[in-house]
Amino acid sequence: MVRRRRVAGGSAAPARAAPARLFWCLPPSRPGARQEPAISTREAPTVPADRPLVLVACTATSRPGPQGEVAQAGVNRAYLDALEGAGLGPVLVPAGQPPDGRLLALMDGLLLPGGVDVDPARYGQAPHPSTEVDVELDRLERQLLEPALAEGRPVLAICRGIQALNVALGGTLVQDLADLRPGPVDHRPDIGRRHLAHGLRVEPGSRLADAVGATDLRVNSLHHQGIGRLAPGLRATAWAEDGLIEGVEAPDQPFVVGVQCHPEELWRESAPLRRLFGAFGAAVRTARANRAARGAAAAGW
Ligand SMILES: [Mn+2]
Repeated sequence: MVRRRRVAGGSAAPARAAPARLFWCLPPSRPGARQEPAISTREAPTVPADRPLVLVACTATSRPGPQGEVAQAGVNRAYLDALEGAGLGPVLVPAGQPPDGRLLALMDGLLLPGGVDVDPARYGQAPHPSTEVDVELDRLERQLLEPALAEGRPVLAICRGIQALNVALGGTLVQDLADLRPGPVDHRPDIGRRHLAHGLRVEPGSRLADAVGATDLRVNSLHHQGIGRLAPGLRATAWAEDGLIEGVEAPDQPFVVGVQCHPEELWRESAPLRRLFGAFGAAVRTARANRAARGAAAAGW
């Protein structure tokens, strides 16, 4: 597990994170800055032109180097592999600068991945002692989520992502499940990222149930926070055995789906969770086709 960094309050602890592998990254432009490609054209991995692009909110990290800490930006490779597996092209968007319009115009879909906690100030609570935040990631996710929702782009929100989605739409979180909502389910057993920690009851007829093709699953669980009050714009679609909401969707959107578990760790061995990425991929391709058709109509074709 990545060592958590406390950003709020200026008490930054020395960060020690697993080396992040950048996959394909378009840096946001800075006004007045000379635009340099992140990697040379010759070295750049080619992304097939027909591959829809999914923006991935990406956290600032660092790792120790011989001359001290080296700032990096990254996300767990498992998310990128899962998106690629679904025929999608991930584009990493690092926290720290606002994404510019060109980048947002590329967005066929959005992935909000796991990570540290959402700043509880965003839902009107003082921080619990175990809460660790990254305010720049909070900001970036809003800057990506707002245009995605405004334009009906598909969104897949995983772990921290489902929590960020719930808070962005007006909901709250339980900041420490073990402390504030103790019960029969251990949501962070810390015995492996693919360990099937608890069951999941999925609402029949929900987008999640349609996607995974099941209403009863076993899932991994790597979180210490969870959804408290559900946001008005969301409906619950899955629950752990202790009643914790672990799946949501936005009924007024083409495809906005959140899960508290980590399907990106399990998609190779779990057909239902593989189908979740497949359904996201299908939704992203449909959204892009619709957008292209609207563009063609606007151009008078
Ligand atoms: Mn759980």
